[in-house]
Amino acid sequence: MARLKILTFPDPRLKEVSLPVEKFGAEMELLANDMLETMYDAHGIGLAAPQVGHLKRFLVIDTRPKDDQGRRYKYDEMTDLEQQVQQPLFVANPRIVKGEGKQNFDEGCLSVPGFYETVERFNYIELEAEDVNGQTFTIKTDGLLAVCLQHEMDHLDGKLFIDRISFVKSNKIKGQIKKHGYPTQEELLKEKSDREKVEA
Ligand code: QAP
Ligand code: CO
Repeated sequence: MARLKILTFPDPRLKEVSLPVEKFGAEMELLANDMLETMYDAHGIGLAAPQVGHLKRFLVIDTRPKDDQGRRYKYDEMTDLEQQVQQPLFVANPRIVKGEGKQNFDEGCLSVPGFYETVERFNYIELEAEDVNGQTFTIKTDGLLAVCLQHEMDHLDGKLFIDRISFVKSNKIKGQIKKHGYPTQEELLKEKSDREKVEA
């Protein structure tokens, strides 16, 4: 397995529309495993292929909440529908066949590290997709998993969460990135511990 470089906004590749996966099997499995390692290493819950420079309609997801030591999954914090979906998920060529209701979630993105904003998404989705071997499967889910699937699917069409918020808010984030760049690893860790103090 290998860790891949995650592209960050404003890399122009993040604005491209990705192409359908047509070749399945060993090659896709390799990319899937590399993406999963890259995502776990960055403490992410979802990663789309274009974020690592592969303009393919493919994504990996693991939204299972972990305990403070990161040892155990807290399945009791997932909805019934989320618990019924096997994770980690490898998803090729996803298409939403049904979307119902609305939910608001404070989203972040590994391609926009250190920035968060509330985004409105479907509360419940049904989607069809292929696995790494080209077998079609369906997912019916809600909660964080539904949010994450919709966020990652946006990447396949060249969209970021900052394209789904008000101009005032997205211009503020884009302006800050253009002026000051991204926070360093140290600053991100400090922000994280400050957030946890507020929550506690
Ligand atoms: C998309 O995002 C998502 O800024 C996945 O410093 C986000 O994995 C879907 C991350 C929220 C649903 C809800 C972001 C890690 C990870 C950061 C991620 C950071 C470290 C983001
Ligand atoms: Co993202």
